Amino acid sequence: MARKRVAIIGAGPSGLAQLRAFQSAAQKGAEIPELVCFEKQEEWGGLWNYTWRTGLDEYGEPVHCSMYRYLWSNGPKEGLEFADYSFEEHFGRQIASYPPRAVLYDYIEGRVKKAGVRDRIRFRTPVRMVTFDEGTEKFTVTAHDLVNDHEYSEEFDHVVVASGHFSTPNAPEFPGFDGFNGRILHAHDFRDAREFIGKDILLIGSSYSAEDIGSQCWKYGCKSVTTSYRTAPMGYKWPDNWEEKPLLERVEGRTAHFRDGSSKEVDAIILCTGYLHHFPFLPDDLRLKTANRLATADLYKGVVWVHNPKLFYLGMQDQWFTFNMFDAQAWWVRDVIMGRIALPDSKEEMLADVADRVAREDALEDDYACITYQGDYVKELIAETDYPSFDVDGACEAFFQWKKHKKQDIMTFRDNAYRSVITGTMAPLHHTPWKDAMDDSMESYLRN
Ligand code: FAD
Ligand code: NA7
Repeated sequence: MARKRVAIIGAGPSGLAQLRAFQSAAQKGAEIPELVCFEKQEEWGGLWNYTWRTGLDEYGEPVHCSMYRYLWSNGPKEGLEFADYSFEEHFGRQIASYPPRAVLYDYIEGRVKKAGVRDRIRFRTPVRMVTFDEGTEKFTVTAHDLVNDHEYSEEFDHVVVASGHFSTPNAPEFPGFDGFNGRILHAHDFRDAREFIGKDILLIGSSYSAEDIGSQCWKYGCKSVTTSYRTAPMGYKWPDNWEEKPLLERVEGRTAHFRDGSSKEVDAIILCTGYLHHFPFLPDDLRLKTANRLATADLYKGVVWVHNPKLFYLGMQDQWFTFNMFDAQAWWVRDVIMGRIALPDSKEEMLADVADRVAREDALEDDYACITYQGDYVKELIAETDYPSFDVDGACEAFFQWKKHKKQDIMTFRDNAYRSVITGTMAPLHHTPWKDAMDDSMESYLRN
């Protein structure tokens, strides 16, 4: 029988987890399917592959990167460590708990270099369309080789969508934007906080992007930060030049007017209003439509497209857990594809699983419960595969500590250290407090 062919769309942490999952089975002697990973960027790493570019790239493709200079991990690395490749294995020693982007990129890359999976990836090759033929039960994937400007199609037995969901901006408009005398941008296009030195900036949104981009701009010397919330303020103890206001109502010239009747002169507005699940390469019957939440719509076990269980999605959940959750998903999907895990016979059973996950998430009362919920999901998946078991409760505990440290002081939480749940080693404290560490290079971070 011909070997199955599997298409993986995206070589970010999720797609790379899928490649590593199959390679790990092959290493143990299993015969694995033929894998083709399509990646539109010229390097792997997904969002962690930083570029100065914004808008369209040199081929006219939308730039994927939403990360920025000086980005440090916004959660402790002890919550995301790969169970099959520890930080100590990669760096030769334990490192501090909130690595900058370049350090995490190096870590992500280290595992897949070791696994030797790069030759499965077709770089600079965005997928343009995926269709499914009910007769042959095969997918046709149409991709564009940008370097040779050549579009082609190939058939696959399975498709794994790992294209991420924090890249296409959700960009609402507010009255007066078209007359605003300053710069308006979405967080996706934010790159260097030094652009805003000495400026009064307004950030719309009250989640991670607002918190972290505001903190970056504060650290590098903006004049003031105003964040504007729709539902609830973030409520941290902010520095003196940072205030939280209700939602923006309109702008006139450079004046921003808020729902409580107050106003403020601002130089720039950054929309930290989140991202869209956006799959322009998928037809209606294969396209995931979901809110950014822990229990996604229409995905059995969070990964199987219930309307066509030969199609899988990785990493589509809102994320407390990241790299280790993508691993848990990738190992599980691998085992479905390899016939080691059987799916329910009926769509109804799979939909019931989704409904149960949604109901359980809806009943969660606070962030602590959400962390435990996602930790339980990771446990559930890894119990069913040979992914190395690890202390998921310990990882949850690192997140709980992180939440408390943020509450104590939002500008010093990154100065704390936690214990690895993979090697049991305590992380060292970083040599410089985050607010004074202006150089985010790997050399600087790893200096003792
Ligand atoms: P992505 O990293 O988005 O990778 C998707 C890949 O698919 C990309 O390489 C893209 O080029 C490719 N692709 C997309 N469309 C196509 C197509 N049509 N054809 C071919 N290839 C395609 N997580 C943490 O753990 N810690 C953090 O500190 C952290 N900070 C973050 C900060 C920001 C600003 C953002 C936006 C996210 C952050 N995250 C963080 C979460 C992040 O989502 C995950 O860490 C991780 O990058 C998700 O991996 P992924 O592979 O699912 O998606
Ligand atoms: P999130 O976490 O999805 O948050 C989006 C925020 O934007 C949230 O506060 C929303 O408010 C707000 N929002 C969304 N639409 C609007 C409109 N129309 N008006 C006002 N406010 C709005 O996205 P982030 O970019 O912060 O984080 C994404 C990832 O990047 C995250 O995983 C991090 O790791 C980095 P709401 O509370 O819904 O009222």
